[in-house]
Amino acid sequence: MSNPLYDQLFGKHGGQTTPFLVLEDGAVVTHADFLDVAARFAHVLTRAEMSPGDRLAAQVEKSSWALALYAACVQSGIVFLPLNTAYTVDELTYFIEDSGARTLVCDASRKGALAAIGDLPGVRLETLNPDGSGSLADQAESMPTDYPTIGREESDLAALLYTSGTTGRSKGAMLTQGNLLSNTLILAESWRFDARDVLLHVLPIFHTHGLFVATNVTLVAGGSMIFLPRFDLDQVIARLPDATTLMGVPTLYTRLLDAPGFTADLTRDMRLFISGSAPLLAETHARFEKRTGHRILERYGMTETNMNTSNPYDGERRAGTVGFPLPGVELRITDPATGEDVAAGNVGQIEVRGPNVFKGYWQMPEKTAAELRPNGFFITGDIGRVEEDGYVHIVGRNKDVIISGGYNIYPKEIELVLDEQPGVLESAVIGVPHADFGETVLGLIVPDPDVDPDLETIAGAAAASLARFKHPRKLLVVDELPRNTMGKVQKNLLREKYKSLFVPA
Ligand code: MCA
Ligand code: AMP
Repeated sequence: MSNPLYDQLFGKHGGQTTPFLVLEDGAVVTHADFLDVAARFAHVLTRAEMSPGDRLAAQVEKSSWALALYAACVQSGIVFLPLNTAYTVDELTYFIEDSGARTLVCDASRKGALAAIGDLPGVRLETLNPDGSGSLADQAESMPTDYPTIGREESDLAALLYTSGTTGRSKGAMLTQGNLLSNTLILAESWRFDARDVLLHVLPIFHTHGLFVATNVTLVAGGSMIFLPRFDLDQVIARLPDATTLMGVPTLYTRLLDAPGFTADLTRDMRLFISGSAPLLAETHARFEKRTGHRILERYGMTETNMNTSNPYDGERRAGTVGFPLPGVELRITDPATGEDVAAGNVGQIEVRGPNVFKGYWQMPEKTAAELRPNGFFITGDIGRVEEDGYVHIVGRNKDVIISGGYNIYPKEIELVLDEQPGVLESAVIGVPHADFGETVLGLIVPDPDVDPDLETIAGAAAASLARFKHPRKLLVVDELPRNTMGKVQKNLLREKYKSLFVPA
C-alpha cells in the first residue's frame, strides 16, 4: 500500500544529494540527509508504540530537525500536530488533552514548565532542540536510516491544526493526506515551482502558510529553501540575492519597504513574491512594484481549507484581490441568512468546496455541522464578492477575529480571561488598525461599580495564560459597552471609535 503524501513530497527526491535546506550558518542539508533523519525519528516513534493515526504534538523551535519530525510523522502515519512556540502552558494543556496526543515534543528549555503535561496519563514528553540535541535525537542516533513507509489512504489524517473559535475554545482542523497533497500539487503547478527554485523561508513552521504552502510546494518540486529561524530584516536583505521566491504575510512586505536597504537590485534574480494570511493593502502592492518592479502575487487560504484562490502567475495580479478559485476549488458567495447564492457581483459570505477542504473539527461534530454543509461547501466566515471577470475580493469578515501580523486571534478567548479578573464587570476585545501588524488587539474594560481596576494586574493575568501575540496592546477603561436591541455588543461602533488609536486618522 502506498503513502501518497510521503511518496509525492519526499519519496521522489529522497535519494538526491542536492541541497534541500541551506541553514542560517550556511550549512547544507541534502534531500537524502534530511530523509535519513526523518527515518530515524520514525523508528523512535514506532518503537515508542505510536501507531498510525496517533497524534504527535510538537512545540519546537524552527529547525531542520523540526521539519524532519514532520516528515517522520508522514512516513509513519502519525498525525502531526504543530503548535505555536508562543503558546503558554495553559494553552498547551488544552491542545494535548483535547487531541489525546500520545507524545509532546518540546524544546529542552520548556521541559520543566511542561512537566505536568508529561505526567498526564498516556502522554510522553520528548525533547528536540534547534541544534538537533535532545531525547528524541539521542534515541534516533542508533536507529537505521531506512524505514518501511507505512501505507496510507488519501482519506487518512495527516495533520491536526488548531484554530481558535468564536466561542473561545480552539478547534482541531482535521487535514487528510488528500487535502494536503491535492493543494500542494495545484499550487506548485499554478506558481510554476521547479527543482531550480530556492525559496527564502522566514515564516514559522507551525502554521499552514510556512509548513504546507511553503514547504510542501518546495518539496514536491524538488527545490530548496534558505531556511531561516525567523523573519529578520537584515538576513532577508542579505539572502534575497540567492533566492528565487519568497512567501510572506503583509507585515513582511511593509517591513521590507520601510527598510532603505531593500533595493530593486536585491530582487533581480527573484521570480516570485507571494503574500497571504491577511489582506495586502493595494498601496503596499503598488509601493512594492514601484520599488522592485515585481508584482506581488496574493492568494487566499485558511487552516481548514489550505489555499482557495490565487492571483494568476501569468496575467494580471490585481491589487486588492485574491485572484481566482484554484483549479478544482468551487467558490460561491451566499446570503448568510438564507445560505442561497447572492446575485452576481453582490457581497456575501464566501463558501468553498473541493479536495482541499478539511474533514471536520476533531471530536466536535456540532461545530463541523455548523460550518461544513452536507453538500461539501465550507462556510469560511469571510465576506467577499466576485468581480465580473472572476477576481475574488475579500471585503470583510463575518467572524469575530483579529488578524495581527498573520496570526489569527479570537477576541472571545481574551475576553474570557479579562472577565475573570477582580474589578472587571465585563470586557470587549476588538482589532484596530496597526501600521506594522495590520491589526492589533485593544481591550475595553467596564469596571464593577465603584471600582478602580488595576490595569497592570489585569494585563499580567492575560500575560500568564495567553500567548504574547494575543496580549492586548492597550487596555482602556470605559463606562459601558454599546449594545443593540438584542443586547449584543456593537463591536463595529467600537472599532470605528478607536480606529485611530495606533495609526494617524
Ligand atoms: C510578534 N509579536 C506579535 C506578533 N509577532 N504581536 C502581535 N502579532 C504578531 N503577529 C510580538 C512579539 O512577541 C514582541 O513582543 C512584539 O510583538 C514585537 O515583536 P517583533 O520582533 O516586532 O515581531 P517579530 O518577531 O519580528 O514577528 C513579526 C512577524 C511574525 C514576523 C510578522 O509575527 C510572523 O512571522 N508572522 C507570520 C505568521 C504566520 O505565519 N501566519 C500564517 C498563519 P515583545 O515586545 O513583548 O517581545 S496560516 C494562515 O493564516 C492561513 C492558512 C493562510 O492563508 O496563510
Ligand atoms: P487561519 O484561520 O489562521 O487559517 O486564517 C485564515 C483567515 O486568514 C481567512 O479566513 C481570512 O480571513 C484570512 N486570510 C488569508 N489570506 C488572506 C488574504 N490574502 N486576504 C485577506 N484575508 C486573508
